[in-house]
Amino acid sequence: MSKEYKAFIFDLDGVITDTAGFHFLAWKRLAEEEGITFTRKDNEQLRGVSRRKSLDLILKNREVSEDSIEEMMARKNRYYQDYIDTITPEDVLPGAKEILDDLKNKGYKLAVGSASKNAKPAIENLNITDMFETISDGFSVKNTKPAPDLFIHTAEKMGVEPVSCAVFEDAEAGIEAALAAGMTAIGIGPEERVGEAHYRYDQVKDVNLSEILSEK
Ligand code: B16
Ligand code: MG
Repeated sequence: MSKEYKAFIFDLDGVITDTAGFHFLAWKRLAEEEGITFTRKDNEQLRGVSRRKSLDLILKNREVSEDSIEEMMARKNRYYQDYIDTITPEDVLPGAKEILDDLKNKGYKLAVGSASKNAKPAIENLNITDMFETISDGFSVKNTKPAPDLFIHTAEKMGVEPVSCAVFEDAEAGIEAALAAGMTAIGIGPEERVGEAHYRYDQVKDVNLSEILSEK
């Protein structure tokens, strides 16, 4: 691939920190209260997916009123926020801080592009807010991943062309969104999940920045 990067966009959950476990516990508690079985395997489907779409996937074809849906989303979020409150700087995933520091020192712009409406408090608790030019979250755009809107919005806020951006993502929906935005996609996770990305590493600590930056 031949390109000159100007900015790097980081997904939050699964890339900078692992809040997927907290989402799982919060959805599991809600599902159990509603008499629905919910396993870690079911939770994999929800990676990078918005709160509303996640609930639709959990409820499957159950008939539920719009008011009940709103109430359940609020209840799940209360459970999730209790976990978010426990996040500390120790919860940055191994290797993530090093990548952020390295790219920042090299002069690239950095941003967060997360589907989560809780991204800002989580990043505050990780104590890395100052690293980012901009933080786009679940409030930033209407169409969530896999639509490219969130990443396009993030590039616009940084004043950078999408083609000069690369996105770190752990979700299939996020890789799809990055590719649809015309950005370089760097997948974190197994082939079957993020195999469509331009680069793929099993974990954040395996990311080889020289490989990505040298292919200009
Ligand atoms: P909230 P990301 C995503 O974050 C999570 O991966 C996904 O599981 C969650 O449902 C979504 O945020 C919405 O989160 O309920 O906090 O608004 O991976 O895009 O950083
Ligand atoms: Mg993610």
